[in-house]
Amino acid sequence: MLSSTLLNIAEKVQAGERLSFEEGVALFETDQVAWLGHLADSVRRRRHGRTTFYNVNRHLNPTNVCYWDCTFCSFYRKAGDPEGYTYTVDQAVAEIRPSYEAGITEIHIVGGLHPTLPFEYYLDLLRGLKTAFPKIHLKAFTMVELDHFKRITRLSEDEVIDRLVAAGLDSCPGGGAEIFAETVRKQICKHKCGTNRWLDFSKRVHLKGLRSNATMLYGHIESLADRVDHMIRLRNLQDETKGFQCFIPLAFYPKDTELAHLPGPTAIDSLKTIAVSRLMLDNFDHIKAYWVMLGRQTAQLALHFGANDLDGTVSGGGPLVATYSLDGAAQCKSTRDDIVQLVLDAGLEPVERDTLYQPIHPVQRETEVVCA
Ligand code: V47
Repeated sequence: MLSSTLLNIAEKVQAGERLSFEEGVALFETDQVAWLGHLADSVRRRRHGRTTFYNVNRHLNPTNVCYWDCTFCSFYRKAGDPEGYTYTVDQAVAEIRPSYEAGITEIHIVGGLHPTLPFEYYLDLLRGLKTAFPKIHLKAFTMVELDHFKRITRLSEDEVIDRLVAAGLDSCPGGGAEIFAETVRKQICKHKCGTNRWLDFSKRVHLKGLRSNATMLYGHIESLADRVDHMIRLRNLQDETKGFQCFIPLAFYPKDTELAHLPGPTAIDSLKTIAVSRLMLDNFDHIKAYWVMLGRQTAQLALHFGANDLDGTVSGGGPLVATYSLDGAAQCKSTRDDIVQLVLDAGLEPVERDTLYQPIHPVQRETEVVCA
């Protein structure tokens, strides 16, 4: 039996009305999971029908050396650690080449905040990749990295963005948002760029005409109210700029982190989070079920809980992808056929997209993609 609050929410959703903070929390608190999924699915189908996007992409993590110490992160290494690495531009190009030849359309680039690499390194990296692979979309650097570039160069935000664009930047990924609630941020990433800086940099990126994504790291020490608060802060900025392409809830993966004592989110929690985000983020076109962190099976179910995008093949993995792969490092890449089959088996229609969500038609492809 649904409460009057939930019945009222369903009516608002069907009428296309915006949900409040309290309503978002009520959605998280309900145990009517099938009802919640159905409601989110109705919004997903109204917007996208059976269309389910994926792309053929590759992650590149130019360095794992980082001077901060986020408690949820097992990827970073301190400078001098024997497991630390930093690619030269030539190494990065060589690393990408096989995926390029296999037909990727996007390189997703994020890395640690290296204590000594100059801004010029990152510009050279973009230039080197753009020269070697001119048609590939470079989705590079989170708002945390842009903030780092601003601090090491003392340039303005706009100058940082302009120089990156001149070197080949096409759009930005959504990482580093974690959880916006300041009390939680203080505990899990106290040194990292703050909430307002993250949001402000996103705004400036959007005002420059670039698109970016937004993530939320959930399933650690945050409350359900913190998750709804996070979504509403993004929704407010999206009202202003319309620059976010998609929202990606990232399921916390505790292994080898300082928070390894935590269990991480359950599948039900992940499905509810996808559904609530679809319902709260009425001005976001796309909700992404990032299969690497959710695991393939939960990601597939998420397509019936409001998600309409699976991210990409992430071919060749990359160390960060391997670190957080729920299905195990060996399973952190999929062929195009794997993803297509996952969507078909969910009774939905797979559509390959480019980074900006334009469908890629098979005739546009010069080669068949085999990305394993
Ligand atoms: O910024 C760090 C998160 C992010 C853990 O924009 C963790 O299309 C889970 O941002 N467990 C990187 N998550 C990944 C990311 C992303 C992924 C896919 C698509 C897009 C996009 C962006 O991963 C980091 C951080 O927020 N993260 N540690 C962890 N233990």
